[in-house]
Amino acid sequence: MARTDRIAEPWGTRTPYGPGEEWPTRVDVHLADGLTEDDVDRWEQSASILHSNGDGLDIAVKDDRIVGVRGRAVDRVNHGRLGPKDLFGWQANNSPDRLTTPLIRRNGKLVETDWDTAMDAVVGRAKELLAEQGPSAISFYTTGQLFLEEYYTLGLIAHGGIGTNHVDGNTRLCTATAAAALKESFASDGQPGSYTDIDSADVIALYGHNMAETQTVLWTRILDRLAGPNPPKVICVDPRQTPVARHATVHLAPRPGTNVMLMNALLHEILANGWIDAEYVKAHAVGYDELVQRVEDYPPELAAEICDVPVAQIREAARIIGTAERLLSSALQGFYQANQSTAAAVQINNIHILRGMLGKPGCGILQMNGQPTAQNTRECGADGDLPAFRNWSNEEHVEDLARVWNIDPMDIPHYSPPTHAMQMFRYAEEGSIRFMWVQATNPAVSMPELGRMREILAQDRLFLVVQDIFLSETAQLADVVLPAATWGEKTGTFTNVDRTVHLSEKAVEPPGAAKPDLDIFLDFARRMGLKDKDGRPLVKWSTPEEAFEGWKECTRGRPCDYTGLSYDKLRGGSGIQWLCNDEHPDGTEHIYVDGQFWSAPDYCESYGRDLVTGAPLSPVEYKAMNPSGKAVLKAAEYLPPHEVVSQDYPFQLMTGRTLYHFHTRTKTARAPQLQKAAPEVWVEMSASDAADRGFAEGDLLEVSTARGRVEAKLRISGIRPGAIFLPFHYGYWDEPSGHEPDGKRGRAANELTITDWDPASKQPIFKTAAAAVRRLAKADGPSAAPTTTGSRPVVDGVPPTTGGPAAMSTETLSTETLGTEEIATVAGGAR
Ligand SMILES: Nc1nc2c(c(=O)[nH]1)N[C@H]1C(S)=C(S)[C@@H](COP(=O)(O)OP(=O)(O)OC[C@H]3O[C@@H](n4cnc5c(=O)[nH]c(N)nc54)[C@H](O)[C@@H]3O)O[C@H]1N2
Ligand SMILES: Nc1nc2c(c(=O)[nH]1)N[C@H]1C(S)=C(S)[C@@H](COP(=O)(O)OP(=O)(O)OC[C@H]3O[C@@H](n4cnc5c(=O)[nH]c(N)nc54)[C@H](O)[C@@H]3O)O[C@H]1N2
Ligand SMILES: [Mo]
Repeated sequence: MARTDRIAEPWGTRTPYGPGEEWPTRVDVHLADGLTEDDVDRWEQSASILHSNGDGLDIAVKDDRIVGVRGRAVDRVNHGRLGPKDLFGWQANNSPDRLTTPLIRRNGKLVETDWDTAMDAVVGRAKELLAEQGPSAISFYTTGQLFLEEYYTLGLIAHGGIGTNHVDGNTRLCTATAAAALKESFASDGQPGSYTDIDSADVIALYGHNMAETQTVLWTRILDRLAGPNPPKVICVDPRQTPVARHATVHLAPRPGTNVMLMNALLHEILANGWIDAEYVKAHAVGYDELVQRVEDYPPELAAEICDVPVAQIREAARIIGTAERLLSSALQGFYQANQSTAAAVQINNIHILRGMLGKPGCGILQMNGQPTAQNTRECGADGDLPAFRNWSNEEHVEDLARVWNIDPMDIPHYSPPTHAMQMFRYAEEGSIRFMWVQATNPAVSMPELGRMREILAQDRLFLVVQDIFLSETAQLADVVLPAATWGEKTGTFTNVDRTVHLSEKAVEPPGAAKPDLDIFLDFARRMGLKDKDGRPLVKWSTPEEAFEGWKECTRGRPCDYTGLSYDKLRGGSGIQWLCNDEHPDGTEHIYVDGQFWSAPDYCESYGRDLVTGAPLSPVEYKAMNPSGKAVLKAAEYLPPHEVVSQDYPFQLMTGRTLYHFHTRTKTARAPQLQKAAPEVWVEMSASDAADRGFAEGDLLEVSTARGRVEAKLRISGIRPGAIFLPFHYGYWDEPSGHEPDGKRGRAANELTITDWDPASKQPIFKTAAAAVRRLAKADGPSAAPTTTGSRPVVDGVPPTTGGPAAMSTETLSTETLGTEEIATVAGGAR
């Protein structure tokens, strides 16, 4: 057993392994100061929530309080490992800042109230607006951080009960492109890949995905392969020198916003060299000729110029990808939050279809999710889509859903595409949406163009309900605040990126009068008097497990078939990958085996869209293009970023994450180890750009765009010249308990970002804005950016990021290397 500072060493100790071998076990534990595992009263099964990886863990409980976490050795996802946010983030649950009672606005101020008063206000306003204007006045802006049971219930209430088309999640900012890219290529959502593909892949390509910081345990799996015999080659596409880039065989650092150009050049090379599986393509794909024709115009020389990447590097990357025997690819926000996001992500799918690298070990695509339960937002229809990957433009699918819900098909809005979040906020701005219920998301910090956002959310004519666990920046603008119970305080299931479903048990009581999100929805449905067509209650369950059983019926026969799962089956062992039914009782590691897809016209979730205009294809157009349900090779022309640099705004501004914080920091700023590792905002710039302007590490800079300004200290990092980077985690408050509601300090990256989105997925563009930079003050020391991550300094004299005694955590390695005492520990981890 080793004790490790997991702030200084986020990925912990290496356990090398070779291709085709089992990833060794390493059980990570962190407990509150001074406690050992013997002090713990009980362990409750759960999984991690501050990213999408779905690492199995047990919650330690002592005296009815959460006192720590331990990775689950038996879980297929993490084999016992945990990342820094998992090890330390649970402390936020115990924060004295938690909301413990509903709040209501009286004379301009939020004051404490009881549940009856708060819910009467919510239901009263909803009924008034329904009578006055109808369902189009009502909107729900949800999240990727609730549980499956909660989304399914919300989807039923919103679509089947209220009958509004205005339902979306912050998943629009997060995984909309993942879903859109899968729908374009395979006509259905659902991840083709499995994390076990890392165990046998010989090439792993990461596109705009800083996995080392954002899915730390998944990256640990790759690090362990890299440390073992016959390691895989790694391709990294990222304008910054991230930890992924530092481990890459080839690191392509393109100009932000040029992903489609680069992808087309890679495809050009792959096709020109015949590195394709012609038989597979002929048997299982449509669209080949158009793709060949399209990428002919994109030789590597052209991409080298537009992307500003050496041509030899593009050729080398294409050769490695083109000659891989088992290729695993992943993509995330560097691809998804750029312009042309769907077009870029689809080209990754194209590579796999062309090379026949789907549905077998080592050959996966991970169109990644970010949030822990974003997959369920999509599956359950809380993002506007219909539940269980039903097709909103297929009448039969709508009828089938109406059958499951026992309502009239006409009561389910499907007259036009679901309203996406960016449009919902536009409608609120224009005044047609007058009721917005925000759950578990903080748009006053996470949406683009915050000046505009604050104006929309603060309008008198908009009735704003915010359901959160803290008084977030958004909650401060609400008419009613509903205090929620969270992870560890409520029961539910959720599904990670590789379709693994985990059960998360209630470990402790929520603080004060806080209630599980599910109970809040159920209460709303009851008070609204929502009924099915026989006059019985529309929502037929009152517990999470009953909701799960309801969901199972909704998925029967659909791609995401959950009918073989149950709470009991998920208890005690590992998470299980859907599709799980009678035919596949142990779950499904690989979908799309033998070129079988879910894309038949009568079964598919989506007919696809035009990648440039975003217009949905009609059923007739789709049938003509893909009559027998094959994979779709979809070509795209390159279009330059919408906002280009100018003399006034010479830099390309990217925004994103650091390893130690989660989003708007409502949780991670309340975990002392994490907050200390990245205490304040910084801005990254290359050494050459800094030298040109005479800037030094730690100088206080003003970063501005046409939308606003932010102050941040300079970190001179390995970012490409011409680009700068701001983490988007820092909202308006300085300290966990000291809110600064006026927001005038200017440190939230989204003060600067633009209201603009990809035409197909509607995901906003957070990664390319034209920005100016000037110095406000000379340095009085280095910036506080972490040194272990993408913000690693390229100048000397910056003290390394460490966690000290408070960050020490235990690691217990695999049985082979252990004595009996440690084997007992591992077995304990397996329960
Ligand atoms: N530590 C931590 N982990 C998290 C989260 C968190 O907040 N903190 N959030 C979770 C969530 S919800 C999400 S969505 C994921 C996000 O996970 P990631 O997508 O990995 O994180 P980002 O930092 O948003 O962006 C990834 C990279 O995109 C690069 N990039 C920017 N512009 C471009 C471009 O034009 N082209 C290319 N190729 N790359 C570009 C940036 O340099 C950055 O390194 O992380 C999840 N995990
Ligand atoms: N500039 C820029 N902006 C971005 C991004 C970027 O890369 N750059 N990334 C985008 C992406 S990918 C994402 S996912 C979003 C994330 O943006 P947000 O969703 O706004 O960020 P969070 O801080 O995760 O907000 C979640 C809220 O839910 C609350 N909460 C936590 N658990 C529970 C619960 O169980 N119940 C309830 N009711 N509330 C709970 C938290 O206290 C918090 O206020 O940001 C997006 N915005
Ligand atoms: Mo996200």
